[in-house]
Amino acid sequence: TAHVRLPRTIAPDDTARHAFLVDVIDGLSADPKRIPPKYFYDERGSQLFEAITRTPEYYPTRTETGILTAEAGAIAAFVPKDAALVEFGAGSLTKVRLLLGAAPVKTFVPVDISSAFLQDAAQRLSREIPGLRVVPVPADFTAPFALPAEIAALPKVGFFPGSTLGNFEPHEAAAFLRHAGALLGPGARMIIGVDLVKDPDVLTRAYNDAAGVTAEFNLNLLRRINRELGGNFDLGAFWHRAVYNREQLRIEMHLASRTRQRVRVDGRCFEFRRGETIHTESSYKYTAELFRTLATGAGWRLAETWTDPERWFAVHALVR
Ligand code: AVJ
Repeated sequence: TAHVRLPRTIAPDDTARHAFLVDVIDGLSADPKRIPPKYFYDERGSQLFEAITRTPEYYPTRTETGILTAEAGAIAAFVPKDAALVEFGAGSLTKVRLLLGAAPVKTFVPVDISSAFLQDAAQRLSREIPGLRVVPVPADFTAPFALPAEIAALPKVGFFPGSTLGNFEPHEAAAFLRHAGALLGPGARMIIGVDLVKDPDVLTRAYNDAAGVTAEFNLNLLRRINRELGGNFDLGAFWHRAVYNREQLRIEMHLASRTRQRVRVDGRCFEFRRGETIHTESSYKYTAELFRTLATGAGWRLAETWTDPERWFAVHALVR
């Protein structure tokens, strides 16, 4: 009998699952073990992150929001008339509302990997601000992507809040800034929120909240691997560890194995020594001077920096 080969289109979900699987297999095969932090953000992970931002210890979100509110006028003055604002990793769009309320933005281009969430948030925003054109781009901003043709002629301003830049290794952060500059084009500007170097106790507390929300957020990565990649991680056999690395100026989050154990993911087996960790996130902190050096090396000029009275967080304005 004849076999009929049906054409099979690869659904975006399959592609995303495959990328996740490859990164997890690669990372668990490496020594030391690691998994990229972008995989924290499934639905539950995104909710847990929102919950982290409401803990008393996690100062970055409320400090940055305070700066964006207090300096709205000065930041708005940095945005050219009729500009297109491109937000990298837009998420829930709460911070950009502070900017859109004050700046003469005509077109808003939120770029985010989670397309369902993005469409929803974009629709709500365009209903809220009449006259604002919202053009969502569903894309992973850590990989190359194109801007919509309709904003080609407009002056462009990038927006990258939340110290997400801190999740990149410094060489990746430089590459990201360089690529963002090329994408936004000559004369582009960029508004970028970056966490500052500070008292290690304040930093350590921010990633070890007393209610254990950050621990839950970290461990949720294993739950996601179990569900989406057929893993058999025992969540009770790992613990959350967040430490400040003073040489590298970064908070490191790890998941540490309580015992010597074996874990399976998608049919493959991984061994853990007692105490061995999976490095799940680095959150780099930058002094204003270190950030200037980084941005300058990536083809930008640092035009202005806004900060809070305690100098815990910085919002920088860059010009190409
Ligand atoms: C969203 C990447 C900025 O590094 O502070 C919060 C993520 N991780 N608590 C950060 C996070 C643990 C957060 N960023």
